Amino acid sequence: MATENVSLMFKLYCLTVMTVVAATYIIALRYTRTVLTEMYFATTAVCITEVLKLILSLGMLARDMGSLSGVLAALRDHTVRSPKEMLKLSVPSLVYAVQNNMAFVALSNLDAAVYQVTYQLKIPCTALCTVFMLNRSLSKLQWVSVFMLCAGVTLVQWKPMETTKVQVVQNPVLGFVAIAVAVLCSGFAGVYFEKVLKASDTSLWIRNIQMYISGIVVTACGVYLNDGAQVLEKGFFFGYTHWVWIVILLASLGGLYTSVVVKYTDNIMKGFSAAAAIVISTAASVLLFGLQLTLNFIAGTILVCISIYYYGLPKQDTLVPVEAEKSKQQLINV
Ligand code: NCC
Repeated sequence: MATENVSLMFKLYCLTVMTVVAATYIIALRYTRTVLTEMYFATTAVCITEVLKLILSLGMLARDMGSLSGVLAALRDHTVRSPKEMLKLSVPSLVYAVQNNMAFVALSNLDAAVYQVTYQLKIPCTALCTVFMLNRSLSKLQWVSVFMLCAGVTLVQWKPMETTKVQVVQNPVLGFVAIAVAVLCSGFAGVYFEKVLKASDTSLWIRNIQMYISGIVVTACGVYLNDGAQVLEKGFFFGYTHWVWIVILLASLGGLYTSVVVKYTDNIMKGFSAAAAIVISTAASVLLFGLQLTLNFIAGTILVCISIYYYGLPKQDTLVPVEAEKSKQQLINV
């Protein structure tokens, strides 16, 4: 298994960019789903995002390989000649395709703040998937801190309802169902990708390329099944304004940064760090732009800080894989 060492600064940089992009993405997506009059097809945006992520990952692979022939050889070995690996990566690509489409459904029917708050349920869901799928253990204190973090981020992000004029009919129940599905998908797909990525030396960009190739196929099927007739009539890029392209660009960057964060930390750390970044950025807005400090924010910040402290407390048994524990025991016995 490859263990590349990167500096703490690089990890912090990736986590911060990922969080800022995610926050901007949700607001921009909500804007395009409620304010634009000629509504674009969400399924096509999800599909184009996969295409853009594939192009960007190919660019990163080319940078690492240094030559076109190297890229072509790596592609041949890891795609056409590795059907089993391609099949493995088609699992998270299918689940992410569902999740990414659900984000559009949810944000077409719910306020962005309500969405962000409810979506925090992904933190315990991810922890649960980590325990079951990666065979890791969390202490009781760490479980408490996971739920405390969830409550803390919810409080920090709690905002009054948006004031933007919504020009479409909304169905909140559908919105909440979409969030529930997205939460389950995010936990499962994130941990599955982490498991595959960390189980071998295959590079992150190769794993991403494998996932995005099947992602394009799956999301193209989504376009056909959901909007096929309408897309044929109006065109694939119907309703695409520069805002829609911004959403696609943010979704692509966010996805790639997510993959880098998962590579150098893990999915639970991703949740904790994103929470810390949210608190820090809100605190910075208070200091720099005179944003009003609310009681919710103060209470939420305290909860987030305590949860981070508690999560990191029992250093010895923090996220130690069961196998690693067994082999440690064997070493002691020898
Ligand atoms: O929900 P979340 O992530 O877990 O979703 C992960 C997103 O990253 C893409 N991905 C994942 C792995 C990989 N190797 N390549 C990828 O492109 C998936 O396709 C999926 O879109 C979070 O932890 O809160 C986070 O949230 C998303 C996004 O805000 C929500 O999913 C919106 O519903 C962020 N994505 C963006 O900002 C575009 C992500 O950065 C962080």
